[in-house]
Amino acid sequence: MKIALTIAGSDPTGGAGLQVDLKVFKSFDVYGLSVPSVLTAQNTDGVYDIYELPPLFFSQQIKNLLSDISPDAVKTGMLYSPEIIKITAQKVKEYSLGNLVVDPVTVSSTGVSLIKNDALDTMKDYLFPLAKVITPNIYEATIFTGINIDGTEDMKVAAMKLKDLGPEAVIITGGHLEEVAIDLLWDGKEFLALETERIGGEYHGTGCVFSSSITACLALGYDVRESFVKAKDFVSGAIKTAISIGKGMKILNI
Ligand code: PXL
Repeated sequence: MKIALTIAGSDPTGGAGLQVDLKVFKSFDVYGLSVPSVLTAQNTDGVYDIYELPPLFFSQQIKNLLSDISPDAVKTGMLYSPEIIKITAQKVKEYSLGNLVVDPVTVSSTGVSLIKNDALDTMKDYLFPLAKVITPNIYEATIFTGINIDGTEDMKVAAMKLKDLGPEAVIITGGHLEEVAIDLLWDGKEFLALETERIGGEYHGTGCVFSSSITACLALGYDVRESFVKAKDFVSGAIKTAISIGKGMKILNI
């Protein structure tokens, strides 16, 4: 059985973070490993507190896990601080981890910051160059490039600029043009834009589900393009059947 690892924050609702990543891995029949980077106190209404694990303990979790098990693909989600990002990058190198998907989580669907300000540059400098693919949404692509994205042409320019930071490929999610939702892949050779019907409303955890789907597909041996197509399909299906489990945002049906 193929194995995928998520290094991400804990979301007790199970709608985002490492909990949803594990569920996605299972949906693709991939065995899931998880290392929490931070814990959050949240419900479907929002994120109320963040507890950063002591860096040394975070590092011990990865060391003990990877000295025993070799995952076929790895995903990073909410890493939050420069220290946690640097340790993650160092472990990726130490254990020669391939198929690394970096989801540069910056803000929750309810607008709470999930990364410290001084960690943005660390993410760019330490982690992006090690990634097979990075999966920023439009907002994150704007933060990391300074480009104001309004339409597919801007997405292309931002994707090229992000690729120059070192990842093998870039997928920008969440573009929209009237009635369609557009996600865009740039692998340095060709663009691939995938369009789906735009579904109204806000859903918790969409970015996590997308990036963990890509990770599962890479673990299964698909290339980035194939993984992108399969992930988009999986996310669209899970959005269409989203469920309301609390008083706040809907959660994808996984
Ligand atoms: O969806 C981004 C995200 C990632 N990771 C954790 C989160 C959230 C959003 O709330 O809580 C742990």
